[in-house]
This record gives sequence, C-alpha cells and structure tokens, in this order.
Amino acid sequence: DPERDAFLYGMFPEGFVWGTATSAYQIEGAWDEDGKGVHIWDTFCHEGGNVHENQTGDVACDSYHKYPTDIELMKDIGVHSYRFSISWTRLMPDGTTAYIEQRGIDYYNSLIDKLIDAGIVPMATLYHWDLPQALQDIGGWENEELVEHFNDYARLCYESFGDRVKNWITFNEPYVVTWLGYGTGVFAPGIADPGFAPYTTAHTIIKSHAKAYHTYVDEFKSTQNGQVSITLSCDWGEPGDPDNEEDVAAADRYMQFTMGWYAHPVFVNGDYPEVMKWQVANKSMEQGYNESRLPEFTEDEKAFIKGTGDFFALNQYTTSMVIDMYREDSPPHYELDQDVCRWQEDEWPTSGSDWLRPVPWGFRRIINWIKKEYGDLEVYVTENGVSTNDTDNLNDISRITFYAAYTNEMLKAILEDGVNVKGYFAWSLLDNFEWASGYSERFGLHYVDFENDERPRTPKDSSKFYSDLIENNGYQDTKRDAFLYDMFP
Ligand code: GBH
Repeated sequence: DPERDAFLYGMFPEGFVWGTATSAYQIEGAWDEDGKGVHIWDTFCHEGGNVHENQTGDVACDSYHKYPTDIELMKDIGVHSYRFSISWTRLMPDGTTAYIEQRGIDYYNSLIDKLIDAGIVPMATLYHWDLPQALQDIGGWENEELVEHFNDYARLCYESFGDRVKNWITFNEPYVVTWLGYGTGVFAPGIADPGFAPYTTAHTIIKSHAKAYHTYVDEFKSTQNGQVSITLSCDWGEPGDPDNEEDVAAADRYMQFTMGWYAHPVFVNGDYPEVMKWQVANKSMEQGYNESRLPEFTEDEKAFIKGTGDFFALNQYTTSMVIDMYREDSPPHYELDQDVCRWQEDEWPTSGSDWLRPVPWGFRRIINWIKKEYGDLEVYVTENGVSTNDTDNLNDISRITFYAAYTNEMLKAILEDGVNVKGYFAWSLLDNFEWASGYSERFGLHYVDFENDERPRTPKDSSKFYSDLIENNGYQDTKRDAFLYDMFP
C-alpha cells in the first residue's frame, strides 16, 4: 500500500482560485424553451430505457430560470469562479449557422453579467456532452464535418461572450463521449461499437478542439486576452505491485490510453502516445485487419494539434489498481486493446456511485504524473467531488471528509511537490441530473428537492466546510481537519 503522509497544515498560494462547477443539461431544464433545439441527451432520455427510472433533464434544477438564486448560493459560499457549460442547441438549434437563436445568447449574457456583478469569474465549457441531434443525424462525431460545425459554434461563443469570458474549455472529458457514448453506449448517443467508433470519434474531437483553439488565437486572443484548454479526466492508475515492472508498465499503458489519448496530442507532439499506437496496431493485425483501428494524423495535422492547450484542466474523482494482463485472441475493443486488468480495492471507502471510491492519495499522484508527462503547466482542477444516495441528509459528513482529504492532497502537490495548481472547482454546486443515474446520485453542495416544482435548494454542511476552506485559503491547525482526513485508510 502506498505510504501516506500526515495531514498537512498550510496555505494555498495567494490568488488560488476556488470555484464550483456544473453543466448545462445537468442543471438548466427548459429543454424546449426559447427556441432551443433538441440534443442527443434530450433524445436519449425521452426514448426511455436508458436512464434510471426514465428520469430526464427536462426540468432538472430549473437553473434556466433560477440562475440568479444559484449565483446567490455561490456568493454565500464565497467562491471566486464558476465553471458552467453553454448548450450548443440554445444558440444554434440545429447545430449549424443556418439559424442563430438570440434568446439563447441573451440567456448566457445575463448569466455572465450577473456572475461578474457578483464578483465571480466565469469559466465556460463549450461542449459538455449535449450534441445537437441534427448533427447526430449526420453521424455525430463519426462525421468529420463536425470539425467545421464545432468551430462555427465556438466562434459564435467567443464573439458573443469573449469580452467577459476569459477562460474557455472546448470539450469536457472527451474520453467519456467517445468510450461511453460510442464504445459501450451507456451514455448518449448510445452507440455500442467498442473497437472502432471510440477511436474515430476521438480523432474528430481532437481536430475539433485544435481548430477551435486556433480560431481563438487567430481571431480573438489579441483583443480578448483569454485562454483555452480541454478538460480531461481519468482514474489514477496505480500499479498492482509497484515493484513489478510489468504492472508499472501496465498502469502507464492505462494512463496513456485514457489521459494520454487526448493529452499527448495536445500537450506533447500532436500525436497519440507511442504505446497506444503500438498496442492498437498489433491487435488490429492479429485480428486480421490490414491497417490499425487507430486512425493516423497527417504531419500537418500533428503540427496543428500540438500545443493547443494554455493550461491543464483536470477532472478527478477516483483511482484504479492496474496489472498487466495479456488479452489473447481479443475482439476489437478499446479496453481489451490495453492488455490490462483494473479494479478498486474493497477496503477503499464507498460513495453513492459504484465507480467512485474516495482515494485521496491517487489525486496527488495524478497531479504529479501530469507534471512529469506534460511539463510544468498551470493546472486547474475543473471538477472534483463525491456522491451520496441519501436524498435529504444535510449533514453530509462523507462529502466533508472527501473534500478535506482531497484538497489536502492537492495542497501537498503544491507545497511539497511543486506542482503549479492554480485553481479548484468543486463538483457540484447543486444536486443535479447525474446522466444515466438520473437523480439517484447526488454530488451537490446544496440539496435540491426534485419533487417540488420550485426546486428549492438547501445548503448541506459541506457547503459550510467549503466556505471556511475558501475563507482560510488552506488549513490552519484545527484538529477537526486532521480528524476528517484520518477517516481514509
Ligand atoms: C464527470 O465525469 C462529469 O464531467 C460530470 O458531468 C459528472 O456529473 C461528474 O463527473 C460525476 O459523475 O458506470 O459506465 O456509467 C466523471 C467521469 C466517467 C465517471 C463515467 C462516471 C460512469 C461509468 N465519469 N463514469 S458507468
């Protein structure tokens, strides 16, 4: 088991950014108001059979109407920044410039203006999974034409909001889009093609990201002075036996296939990690294909993709153990292509989500791994948080212990390991629509009553904890904090 250091008392650097995060479909509701077009999550929910109890984001937290209340909640906590996402179909109902919906632009203008009035810095994500249905109908991310459509949408956002929004995220967690959306099909658009579509859709998404990055640099940066990146997520992969070279290599392979898939093109050389190219090419050959299922970038594309991130944006929740496992005679399959086996340890605490076991030390390790792999970038943790299943327990001690332990590991990464972490966004401001799990898993600092038409929000004890952390900008010598931290094995 990895060595654990004691709780660290200390302060975050001056100017450290504390925020909260949400995404459009998870909170806004108003799914068909003010000219909004239908997107793939509307379709996925409405067709039934895809989401817990067939719940939908039709109303969600009703933040489309209640966003001034949300801003008040953020002021009460004292956050410096808010990461939200823009819904493509509110601005472009069919995903293209054929029609621009002014009411959608007005909505985000008002949200952004009110944030700024409240002294809260906006960070906007362009794509948090809600692809216009009309673009799915032409193949979604399997169709290369989406590079241009996404670029048009990004340009409209920079033009409309870039005088006030200086922090842009193109894509949220493309790994989830490509693997869960096109590989297993448990997320919209529900396509289960594990050996091919994840690779082809990732290819389009990486090009789309790069193009939208360049559009910002070429057309807006000199006047708007903002920065653009892409948010990536993955479990920390801990070698099963850290003294076994094969397990160490297997854990690295897992990291390269998940994080490296996107980070290596953007932050290293415009191309996929070598080990990923090698694995997929070999598997493809064994399977009788005459070319790799992993597409290739041209030299021009590589040059265009390399360096298209102004900072590293990390969503981080949990850790997996990884060992080497050769998958003999495997069918085409993104996970089997990795030749690894992954699991989570029984002694790790549980949460409201079966995939999420709190492992604070893994958070510190992945932050360090990013610096080792990609250099001394500024890092923003654009999401971190934990779920519960209880609906109305405001005394959410497990969430407080999670935040205490994870932020303390981040403090060690900054003060002891010298990683340049600049900000942290708690996921999430509100209980919200947790994708295929509907409202059964709750990540909020605020409880939301989804049975009540008014969708009242009530602060949980974790919001008070977070508020104190922000006010102190770190940990002073209180026994409570160390006690909370010591609740992790
Ligand atoms: C983030 O994803 C998302 O950005 C955010 O929207 C979401 O609300 C938040 O985390 C909490 O989940 O058992 O096959 O359904 C985090 C990474 C990847 C974790 C997909 C959950 C579901 C696996 N997520 N995973 S499955």
